[in-house]
Amino acid sequence: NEDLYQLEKKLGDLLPKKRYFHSLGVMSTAFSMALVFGADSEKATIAGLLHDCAKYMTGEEMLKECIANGVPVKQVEMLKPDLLHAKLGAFYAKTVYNIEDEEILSAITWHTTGKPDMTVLEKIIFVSDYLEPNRSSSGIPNLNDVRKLSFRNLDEAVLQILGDTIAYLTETGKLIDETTADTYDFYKRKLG
Ligand code: DGI
Ligand code: FE
Ligand code: FE
Ligand code: FE
Repeated sequence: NEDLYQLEKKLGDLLPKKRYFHSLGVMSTAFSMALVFGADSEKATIAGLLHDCAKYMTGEEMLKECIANGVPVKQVEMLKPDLLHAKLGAFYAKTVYNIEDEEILSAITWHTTGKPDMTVLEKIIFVSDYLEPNRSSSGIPNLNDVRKLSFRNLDEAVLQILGDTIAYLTETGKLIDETTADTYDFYKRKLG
């Protein structure tokens, strides 16, 4: 796939090496999950590859980039500007990598916090980001359980990831984006 190769080359020139390998891991995990769950595997591939395409600058720089380009910034994102790499990534996917597809751009936008009632593609990127093979199971509690669960029940995997992420943010005293909390509540209610 020649187009994909061009995207990979461009991304590899911009991202730090580790972040680039992570992106390749998310790409192939998302591709496989799309085959399992009946999503568009080409869209999953591109969204997985590009989901962190803004993650090569500091939070301060992301904040400046968002303001300079009219990307709206919420209060929690002023305080935790690293969160901005998701929506700034969608902006770059469109403007730097010429991705027009709204489903791909939305999956990139929501890959960090999730959002209530996600599309299958959005859930696939959210989950693949968390469990791709370069993530180390020593640093992330329940990672092996989530990995086993993910290809059997996507919603359950989303809920488990959100629960573990919120527990981690709470333990470390970090601010929780209301979208992360709303997403958890949505899937908690949905799965009863
Ligand atoms: O960019 P990645 O590291 O591949 O993964 P990501 O975009 O899912 O970001 C993961 C980090 O984001 C992780 O340290 C937890 C953090 N995060 C997720 N939801 C929230 C959050 N951080 C804050 N402050 N608030 C949130 O709601
Ligand atoms: Fe990310
Ligand atoms: Fe994530
Ligand atoms: Fe990521």
